[in-house]
Amino acid sequence: MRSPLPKPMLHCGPFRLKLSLRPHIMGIINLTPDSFSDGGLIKNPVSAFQRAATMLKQGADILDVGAESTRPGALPISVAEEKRRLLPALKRLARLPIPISVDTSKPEVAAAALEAGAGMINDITGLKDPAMLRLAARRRVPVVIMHMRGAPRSMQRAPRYGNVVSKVRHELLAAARRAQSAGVKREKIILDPGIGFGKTPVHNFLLLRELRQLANTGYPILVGPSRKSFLTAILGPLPPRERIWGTAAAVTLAVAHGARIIRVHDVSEMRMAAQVAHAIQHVKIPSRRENAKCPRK
Ligand code: HH2
Repeated sequence: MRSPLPKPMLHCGPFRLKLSLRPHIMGIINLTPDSFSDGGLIKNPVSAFQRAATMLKQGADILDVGAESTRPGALPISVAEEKRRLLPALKRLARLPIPISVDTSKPEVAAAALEAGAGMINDITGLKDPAMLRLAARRRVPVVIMHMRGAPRSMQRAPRYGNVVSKVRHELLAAARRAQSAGVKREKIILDPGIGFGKTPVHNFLLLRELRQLANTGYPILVGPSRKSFLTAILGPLPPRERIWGTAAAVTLAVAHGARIIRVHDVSEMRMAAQVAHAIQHVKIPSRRENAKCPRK
């Protein structure tokens, strides 16, 4: 008989994150010149540190640091270039009292980032590279297995699924099983439906609406809807930085449907949205006496 999944508690280096208590906010630090919403904003390790310190103050629980854009159509960069962009900043960020996740699909980059102080791997290719699997197993760090169809360069060319929710669920579970067979512990695995990665707006809406079907796998679920272009299918052609309210709606729904980690650019705003969604969902029915003490509107 399979053992029940443990209560989600993430061990990231010296940090412990109790994912079952409340939704956790992962702040995005892009060290890229070409990210879709904030490329070129962080120019050096000092400004990366300032951005990270601000996010920490705003209530981030994890920082996700990436040096290669994965926006639709993005071209891959070399290992050397990714390390050059990433490591000086990451070494500084590792001084902050917050777990650092490295957003990469290259095992050489992930290994160097773990040496420099990262405590978690976020791999948009879902640990496809066997060397990444071996690294994750050996270093015993939490890993985000994200769902993607194809590669960033081509993923938005007419993506097709039968039933997108059951397909993504099935493929994520297969990736989780592969990781466990390679020695990654079950309690280290986080699953992510990969909003915007080889999906039409309708696919993304369905995945958010039916997120419970992923949450009921027992693995903690991470969702990254932040400022993404699927929101413009409803809101019209807004630039990414004006998609904050749309993002808040997606975050609220994701939390209500069981997401444990929310990956966002706007930490302060999304922490509030996530907190309120979580509080409403877990409200305790007050006793009569407590009711009498209730403040009026
Ligand atoms: N989205 C992006 C990058 N990494 N990782 C996970 N696990 N889930 C996501 O949804 C996800 C991700 C894309 O967002 P961003 O980093 O802001 O853009 P870019 O890839 O252009 O740097």
